[in-house]
Amino acid sequence: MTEHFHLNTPLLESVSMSKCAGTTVYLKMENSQPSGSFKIRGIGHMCQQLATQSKGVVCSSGGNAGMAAAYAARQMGVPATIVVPSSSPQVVIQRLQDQGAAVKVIGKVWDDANAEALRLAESEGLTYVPPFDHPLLWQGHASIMSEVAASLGPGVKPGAVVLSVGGGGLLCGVVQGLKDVGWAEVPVIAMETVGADCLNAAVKAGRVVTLDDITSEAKCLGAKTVCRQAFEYSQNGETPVLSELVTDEQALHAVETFLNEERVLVEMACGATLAAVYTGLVHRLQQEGRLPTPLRPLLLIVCGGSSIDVEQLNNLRNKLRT
Ligand code: PLV
Repeated sequence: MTEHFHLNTPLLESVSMSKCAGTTVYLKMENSQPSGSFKIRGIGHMCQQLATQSKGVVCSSGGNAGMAAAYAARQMGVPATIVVPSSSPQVVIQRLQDQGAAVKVIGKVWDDANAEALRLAESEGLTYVPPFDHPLLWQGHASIMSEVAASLGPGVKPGAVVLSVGGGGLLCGVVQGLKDVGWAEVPVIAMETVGADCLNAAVKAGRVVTLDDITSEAKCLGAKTVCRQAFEYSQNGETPVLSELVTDEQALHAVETFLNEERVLVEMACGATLAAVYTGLVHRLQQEGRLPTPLRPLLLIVCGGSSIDVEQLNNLRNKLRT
């Protein structure tokens, strides 16, 4: 078996976030993966399983799944076509092209781009790589938890894991990974932004629902429908899933605070996770009795993301604050 494409990322303790949360905060730095986000874990795994003989892969993406597919394809010497919606900023399109991918911009949101990717897979005979809804992706993402368990060593178990939800692939992988390492009862705080809240809407409705539109600036969380497995994990299962929302402004503020304090720039999709600490959401969950007090260490999956640079950060500030 070929070696995998992802790295064993650093697990850092954040002093300033720990102060804010009132418990030790560990950051799993997935921003430092090749391709800029955790996505390479699942997508790299899936490409290695399915695409070695392929005449090409096609991936629909808000940006980061595409970055991972383009990276994996380049490593494998396979051509990649990435279909993104028009909401993807120029910086991510450029980065995809720099990875050697052909980029198609189709539709307004990811769901539109995905329809085109499925069509291309069929008509051109390409291997379709979905961004979040496939067991091979979840299996790849699950490696996050075995790395964390190895880094923390025996005797340290997180009190909760905080992560962002787009279509729910990361959530599925982490829930599976928690099971793999014997931590199935550790709750997961599943963060979304208002306007990209397909899991939260499904939890409220008690069934999978499709959002009318994506109105959040966290475009990489912008799947209109959560994958069924993620919804099922949120309903019943050994691992409690707490579905929580922050506003775009809170996510942006978190991105800025993280840049100031940790000197790392991440995109809005990741800001949703960071905001769970910076907004005091974790405290609120403790007050409501939904998380225990005192709380064992918090583990934040710093999912990363390539759809951000200084210019894009300024655009977001202008858009959200005027
Ligand atoms: N982004 C997907 C889906 O977009 C994509 O195509 O890139 N954090 C970051 C930085 C992400 O890019 C994503 C997903 C997530 C979190 C959420 O992961 P998911 O989709 O597995 O829940 C529409």
